[in-house]
Amino acid sequence: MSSSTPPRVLTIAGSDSGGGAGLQADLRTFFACGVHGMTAVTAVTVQNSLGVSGVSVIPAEIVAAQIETVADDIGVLAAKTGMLATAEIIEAVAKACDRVHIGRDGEIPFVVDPVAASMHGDQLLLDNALDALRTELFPRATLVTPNLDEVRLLTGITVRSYDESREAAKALHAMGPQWALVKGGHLHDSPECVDVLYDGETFLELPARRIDTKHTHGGGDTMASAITSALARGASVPEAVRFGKEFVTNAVQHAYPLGGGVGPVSSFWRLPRETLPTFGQKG
Ligand code: PXL
Repeated sequence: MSSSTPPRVLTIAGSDSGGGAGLQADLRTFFACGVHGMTAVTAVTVQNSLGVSGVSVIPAEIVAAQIETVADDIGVLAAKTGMLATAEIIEAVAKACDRVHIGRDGEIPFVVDPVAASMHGDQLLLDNALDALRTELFPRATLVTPNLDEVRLLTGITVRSYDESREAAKALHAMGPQWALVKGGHLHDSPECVDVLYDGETFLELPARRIDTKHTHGGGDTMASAITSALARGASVPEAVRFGKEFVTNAVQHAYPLGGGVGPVSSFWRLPRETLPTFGQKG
C-alpha cells in the first residue's frame, strides 16, 4: 500500500554547507509544512556559521535542466527562487520556467526571493545580475519577497518608516510581479517587524513581534519556503504570506546557536517533540 503523494514544490537555490540557509533551509521548511521538496541547485557555497569562503556556480543549462526534468515527470505545484548567482542563470531560469508554465502567465505560483547577500555581507548575486532579476524574473513572479537591503539595491529606496515601505512596495510592483512584499525585519529600531504586501491596489500591513536574537540565518529563505508551501496547498497570496510570517516568527523564536558565529532559524518548532527520536545524545 502506498500513501497519497503530498504537494510537490521546487526551490531554485544555492547550497549552504553549514546547513543553515539556502536550499537546506528550504527543504527543512518544506518538510515541516508537509510538502515534497525538490531542488534545482544554482551554486554550492563553502560556508559555516562565520560566513562564505568560496562559491562554485553550476552551469546555467544544468540549472534549467533540473527545473524541466522534475516539472516534466513529477510536476510542480509551486516554486521559489533563492540564490541565483549570475545573470546567465537568471536568464536560463526564466526560459525554463516559461517552458514548464511556472510563473504568472502559467498556472504555477512563483515566489521570487531576490537573495543578493548573506547576513555577513557575502555577495550571493553578481552586481550585473540585478538588472536580470528585475527584467527577467520580476515580471514572471506571483510574489517578490525582498528584505530592506534588497529593496535598496533593487529600487534605490532606503526604507526607514512604514510610509517608505509602502513607497518601496509600489516601486517593486511597478517592476511586474503580481504582489510585492516588503519585509520589515531589518528595520532594527522598530519594536515590531511590520511587512507590507501590495497588489497594485491595496496595502496589507502584517505586524509581528520582534524577537531578540542574533541567530537569524536563513530567515528569509524559511519565510519564502513556508509561503511557497502554502501556495502549493491552495492558499491565496495574502493567506500564504500570513502563514509564512507566522511560521518564520516561530522559527526565529526557536533559532539555535551553531558554531562560533550566527545560528539558523529553526523549522523544528513545527514538529511535535514526541516524534523526535531520543537516544544517548552526543553534543
Ligand atoms: O539567506 C540567504 C541565503 C540564500 N542562499 C544561500 C545562502 C544564504 C545566506 O547565507 O548562503 C546559499
